[in-house]
Amino acid sequence: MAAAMVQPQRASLFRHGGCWLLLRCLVGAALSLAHVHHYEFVLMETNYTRLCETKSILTVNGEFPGPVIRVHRGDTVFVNVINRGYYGVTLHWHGVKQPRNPWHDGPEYITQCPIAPGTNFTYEVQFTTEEGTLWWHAHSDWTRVTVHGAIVILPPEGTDGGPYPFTKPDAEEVIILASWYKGNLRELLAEALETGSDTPTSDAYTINGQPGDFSACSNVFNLRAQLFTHGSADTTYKVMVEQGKTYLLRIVNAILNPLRGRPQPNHRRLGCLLFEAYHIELHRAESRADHGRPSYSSDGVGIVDYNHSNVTVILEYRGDYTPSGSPPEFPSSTLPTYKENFTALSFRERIRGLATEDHRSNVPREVSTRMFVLVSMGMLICPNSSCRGVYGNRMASSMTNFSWINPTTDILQAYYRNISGVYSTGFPNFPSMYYNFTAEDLPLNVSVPTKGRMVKVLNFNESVEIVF
Ligand SMILES: [Cu+2]
Repeated sequence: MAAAMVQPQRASLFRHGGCWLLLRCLVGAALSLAHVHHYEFVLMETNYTRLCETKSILTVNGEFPGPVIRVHRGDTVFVNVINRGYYGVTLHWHGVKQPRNPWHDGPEYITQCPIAPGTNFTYEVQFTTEEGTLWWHAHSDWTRVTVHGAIVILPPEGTDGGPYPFTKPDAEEVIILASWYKGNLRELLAEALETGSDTPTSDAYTINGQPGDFSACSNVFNLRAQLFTHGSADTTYKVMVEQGKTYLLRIVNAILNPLRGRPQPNHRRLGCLLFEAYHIELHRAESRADHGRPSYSSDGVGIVDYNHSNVTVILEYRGDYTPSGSPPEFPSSTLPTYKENFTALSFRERIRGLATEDHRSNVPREVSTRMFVLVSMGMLICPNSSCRGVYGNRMASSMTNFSWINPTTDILQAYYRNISGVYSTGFPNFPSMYYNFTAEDLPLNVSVPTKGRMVKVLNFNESVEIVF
């Protein structure tokens, strides 16, 4: 299904007007050709077949993953979100700073209430300093499992050289890693909330929507046969490449819970692997940890269980290359195992910002507020151990031992209109006590969070250091 995307139109500096000095306008136009783009995102239920089973998922315009937003630095995008689904949803523009544009940031109950079914909301997304690869995703419960897509931000148009912080690649490819659950996402989450248990693990990972040829009904080498026998489009994602060319892979990790990676450094088939959000400071690239789940283990209760399956993608050479008749061998002997933390660490350590004069990483040298935030998975006590979390209690994630409860008025509106009773401003800068935060078994007084809506109020433009 085609993405309902309207051609970008030139944001005329003249039309937006106030041109009191012609020369100044001409200079401004030559330096930066900021564009305005319009997208239409229709939220709808769509049938998808994966792992040999068909189910309905919430999508944007029927696509999984959703449409790519493609802009230049400095552009503005209007995304009209039309909700034709059955429940309220918001969208969030992950990593887009949007200074002084908080109403369009999207986290549900923080900057807006859900966009109700049968209604629409137009987001204005302002790209100011960002460049590289970011992503957008739904920001309501688990809706982001299927409602997400990449944001590609090219260097600004019209600047001399329009520079990348590296040699301009010959071509590029968006690679989106995601999770696939066989069950109905709303039912799975509702059950976990009802019983207080940990949330279920996914059944497969996908690359650009495909679970790859280790999954059932996904063997690419029988693809044609399968299309006939199963009538299914379930397969392995394929990237066509040419020998000797350099490709920019824009990798987005949209996997729901685990933050895992099995890098295969120096694989001879991947001559050059360039990383996402390439000069966006590392702390921004790492900001996805806000969706992560802290490690927690207690008496061998497998709380940090996660899906151990592999997902594959095929790079296929164009031209004279003749694919061999047999499937490529999976390099299990050269891949690190799940617990090789040192390999993972040394891989991560090699990821560096590519700061240049055109792509600066301005780290604040002076900090006005320092915070130490404790992110943890605790429990709320259930009478007679009647829940399905640890020790029969209810699992509850928290920040500095405050566990969030959704309000009925969004926090930003309550702040703007001075509505009392929606939130309290006492979120502490530091935990009330220090202990071994990563100990195996923590005493009850630090593992039972307080429920509430604690907010930290900061002044605009403050430099805040947060240690998580
Ligand atoms: Cu996000």
